[in-house]
Amino acid sequence: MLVLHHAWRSSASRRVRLCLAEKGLAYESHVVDMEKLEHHSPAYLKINPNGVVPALILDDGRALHESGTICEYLDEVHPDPPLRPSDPYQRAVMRNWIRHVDGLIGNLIVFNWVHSLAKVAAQWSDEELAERLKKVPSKERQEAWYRAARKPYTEEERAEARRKLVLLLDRMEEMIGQGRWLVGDAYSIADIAVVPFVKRIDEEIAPDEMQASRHPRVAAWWAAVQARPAFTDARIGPFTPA
Ligand SMILES: N[C@@H](CCC(=O)N[C@@H](CS)C(=O)NCC(=O)O)C(=O)O
Repeated sequence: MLVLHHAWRSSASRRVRLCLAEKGLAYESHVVDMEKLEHHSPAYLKINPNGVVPALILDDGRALHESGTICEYLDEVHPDPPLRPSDPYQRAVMRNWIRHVDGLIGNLIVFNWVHSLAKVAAQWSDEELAERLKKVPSKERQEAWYRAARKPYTEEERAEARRKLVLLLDRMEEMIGQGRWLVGDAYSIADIAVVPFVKRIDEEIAPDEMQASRHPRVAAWWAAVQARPAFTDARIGPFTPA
């Protein structure tokens, strides 16, 4: 059976759960406790050397990381229902879109970590922080953890992150065009890639921008996404406790 190492509120994990749910694939759930930094443990780093969630363990025991790659792999191995356009050009556009969205993750971190990880990290002593930072594989995430622990994002930085995420909605508005989905004429991994971002924009970061008066096509797209049974099955719940 597939084993998914994930966290319920992690954007990248949410993508993979959406993909698994669309395909109706069963999996064993291993929740990684990011507050306890389980994802930086030597055991987890063997599964995902980048020290982030998610990671998928295949039936034969091999591990796969990177949510976009995992979704593409699942679609190749379980092609029904298809989650990639059949046209090679559109597939290439889909991959570029996933890459573009991946590059925006830092802007979500600004809004997401403050709810839990930053609260935990702020309690660490300087020695604990130094020790923990050594275990973070990437410079970029070392910086994110340092910011979480010692240097909260300023209002200017939050505004800039919000601006970049609203630009994502502008870009989606153009891509949807006269159709319904982002790439081609069917729901695909291109849509899945951005669902966790839109969820956070809608619930906290810039809900006004999700109004039909601001981004009409994105608003219709978001209603259609949320109506999919897989959206419920994937448990894309609210990020912050009610
Ligand atoms: N590009 C990666 C990003 C994975 C990622 O950033 N995961 C976040 C949660 S959404 C994480 O593990 N953050 C904890 C950390 O950076 O320490 C993917 O798509 O799988």
